Amino acid sequence: MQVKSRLKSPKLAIIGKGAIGGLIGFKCYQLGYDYQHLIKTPAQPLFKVTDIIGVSHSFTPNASVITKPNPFDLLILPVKAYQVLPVLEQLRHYIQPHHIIMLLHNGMGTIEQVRERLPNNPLIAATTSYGAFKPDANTLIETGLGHTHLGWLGDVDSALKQSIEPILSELLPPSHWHQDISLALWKKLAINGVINPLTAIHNLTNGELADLKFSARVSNICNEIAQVMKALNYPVSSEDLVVNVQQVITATANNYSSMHQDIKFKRQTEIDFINGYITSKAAELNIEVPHNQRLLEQIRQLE
Ligand code: KPL
Repeated sequence: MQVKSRLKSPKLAIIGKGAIGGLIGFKCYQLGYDYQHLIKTPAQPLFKVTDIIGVSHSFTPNASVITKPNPFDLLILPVKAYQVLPVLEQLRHYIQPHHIIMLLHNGMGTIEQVRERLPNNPLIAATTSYGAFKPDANTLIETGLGHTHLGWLGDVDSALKQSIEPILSELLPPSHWHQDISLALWKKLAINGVINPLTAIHNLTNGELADLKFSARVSNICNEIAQVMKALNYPVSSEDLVVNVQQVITATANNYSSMHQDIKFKRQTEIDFINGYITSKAAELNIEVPHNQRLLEQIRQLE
């Protein structure tokens, strides 16, 4: 009874108020969902969001301090891959086995980590191509509409799915639910595995990678990733991955990738979860991936 009524209007908790987290909070506010941002400091000034058609909205987002969250049913983690475990650790006294955990970040490798720590929680992995930019802490600009791919990991009660999926589908639409999300995560990994390190190493916008001088490198990196994916039985070709990368290069031509920004502002990058993940899977499968290995080393040197 208690579970049923809770599922009717699930309470969402969003970690932080980064670009994608801020955008999700804004959508929750617009759609009237019960949500809170879990943030480090209690101060909550007015948040100004400029949506994709250029309309400005000002509101004060619901927020709680992460060390004292209000009750929640679904915890969304739009954070860097390396922040996932520390955040879960910080919330360990509040996370119960029925809480749904949703991962939403670049790179792969955290699902295994979360499963080890929280073996029984319903878990969702998602990836989105929405674009948002925060020129300062309290301003958010929606820079691109995208697609969102989501999938449950493991068996989940159908009542739970029915209550959660419509809500998440509305946040960053169009949303595509997958029986097996891993192919979508690998395809996104391939995009990040090319664009992120190359833009960071050469100090370029995403669009500058369209220059012909990068085409051989893009192909070589994709070719290695496709070999690993094929060995894992994913139906993919190197050409498919190159086409996907080129589409993102064109669609986000004026953007700087997240890794470019991390290197520029001397922050930790997600390289271990991107090319690091690719090289470690390749090693398990005895596949040589020298181009990915080199990107990994170059970014580690820059960090
Ligand atoms: O996800 C991205 C990132 O910057 O991390 C891409 C797709 C490369 C867009 O910039």
